[in-house]
Amino acid sequence: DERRSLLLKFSTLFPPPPGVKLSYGTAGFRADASILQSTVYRVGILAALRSLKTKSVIGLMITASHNKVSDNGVKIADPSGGMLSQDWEPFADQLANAPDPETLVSLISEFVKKEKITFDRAHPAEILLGRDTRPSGESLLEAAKKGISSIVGAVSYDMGILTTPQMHWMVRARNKGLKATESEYFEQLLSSFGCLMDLIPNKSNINEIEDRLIVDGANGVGGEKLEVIKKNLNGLVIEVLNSGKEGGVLNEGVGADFVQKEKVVPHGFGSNHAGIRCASLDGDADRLVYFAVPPNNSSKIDLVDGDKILSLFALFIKEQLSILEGDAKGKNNYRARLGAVQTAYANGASTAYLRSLGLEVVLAPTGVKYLHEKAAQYDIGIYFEANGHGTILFSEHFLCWLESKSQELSSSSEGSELQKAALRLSAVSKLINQAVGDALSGLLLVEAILRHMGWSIHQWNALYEDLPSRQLKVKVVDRTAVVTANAETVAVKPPGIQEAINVEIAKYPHGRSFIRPSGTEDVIRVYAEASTQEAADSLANSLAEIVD
Ligand code: NG1
Ligand code: ZN
Repeated sequence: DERRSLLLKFSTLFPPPPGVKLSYGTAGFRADASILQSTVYRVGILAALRSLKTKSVIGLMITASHNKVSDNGVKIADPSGGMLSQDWEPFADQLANAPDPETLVSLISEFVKKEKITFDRAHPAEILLGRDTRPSGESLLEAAKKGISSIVGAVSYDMGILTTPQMHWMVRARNKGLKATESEYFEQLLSSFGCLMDLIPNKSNINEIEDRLIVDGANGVGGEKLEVIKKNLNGLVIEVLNSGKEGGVLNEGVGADFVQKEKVVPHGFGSNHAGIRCASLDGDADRLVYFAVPPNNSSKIDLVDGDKILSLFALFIKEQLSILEGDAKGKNNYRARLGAVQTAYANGASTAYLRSLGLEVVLAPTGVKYLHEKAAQYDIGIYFEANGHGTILFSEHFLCWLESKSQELSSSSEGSELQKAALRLSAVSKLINQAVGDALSGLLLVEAILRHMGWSIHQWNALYEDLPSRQLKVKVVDRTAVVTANAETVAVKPPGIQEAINVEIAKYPHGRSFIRPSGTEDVIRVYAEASTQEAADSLANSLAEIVD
């Protein structure tokens, strides 16, 4: 019929590269951009089917985040703005790896039957398209459009060059029936940031702290977006380096991934930045880390990673919740459940710090979708990977309560500390991206909280001291030989390996170490923590030898 012949016709234009097998991992499909045409075409089809199935707007984002500029990738944003539902991942793999158009078309028709997907001309598939600044993005976007038009009636809207979190935000907003253009996104960030700044308790604190922030844009999309909003940020002066306009290469010696892993200054930064607060975004601006350049001309930095951002957020939110819980005369009081979600990569000192604040802390496997899922179980759930990807989720139930509490307070205690605490929490829920980790909104929240506390980056960094740690990767033939359990903290396969690891860990005071297969590279990652850097290095090396 019409649908089948359209699919066949377009599919023949996108033959898959022979011998390549891709898998829809924690970050969608990622590979060298030169082999991705057929994959992106097929993800276009997938997005259209997903839209029909969910009767909602779906997002398709072309990015390879912090990876090198010659790589690219593609992933789907589900109706909630989150990652593609995990039960569709096997179908994504089958589509991507179908050897020829006939196989592809029969896979699709089987799947359409199994999922009971219906084609209704009144409700066509709708897909928002976005891409990062990679040069390969333009032609891959065309492939995605072709994939979408292979499904009869499906429509796509090209939203242009976006950060990954902007795409997720837009999909979420569209499905809530809200306007979802970039200017609405910026408007929401600016107004909630302004609101937090207006609520700063002791304005004289602000003068004590440096109002300048130097941002390393990784030569990607984030710097460009910051340039657009920075003139509207009262009380914060942003200077963007590595904006991509000075000729630097995306993610090369720059960006959050580089800064967090290497712990050295990114390109363009030096001793002239000593004493100034600095931040680093990754290539698609969903990761954020802060750092300070020491005054001694060394290239080493003081890193303030995702764990410390989580700790700062937790401290601030806890403070506001405690104010509200202290409402002795309140009619409508509620004890909110505040939780933190980390991965095994979280520095042990951060976990101990969070627990000392009285927070529930749980571990999830690496990959934002796992953290997000766990954080969504709290009234307020904060999740961060050490690498700087994370956000704060507010439950609908909590937001409803907050709304009614705010109304109660606006009649009974206008201008009180109680009312301010409620307004701050509400502003945070609007500033911080509810769909996915977002470096731009995270950065604005960090800046507002530092001013609230009257803290320099050094005071923030002194919340706790990181245990020395080391990350290594070992190239292996088959990374699936390692299977882990308990949020990746123990290796259950190959047999005996965990016992060998335990013997090594026992040799080091405060030793903690684990191995896991990467979801994005053909490597086994090794992480080790111990009381000294030498010990952490040596523990990591001995695990690497066990793996090899
Ligand atoms: P893998 O390759 O599975 O370790 C890396 C990061 C993840 C996440 C994904 C997706 C580390 C140790 N791992 O995953 O946190 O960001 O890439 O981009 O940083
Ligand atoms: Zn990223």
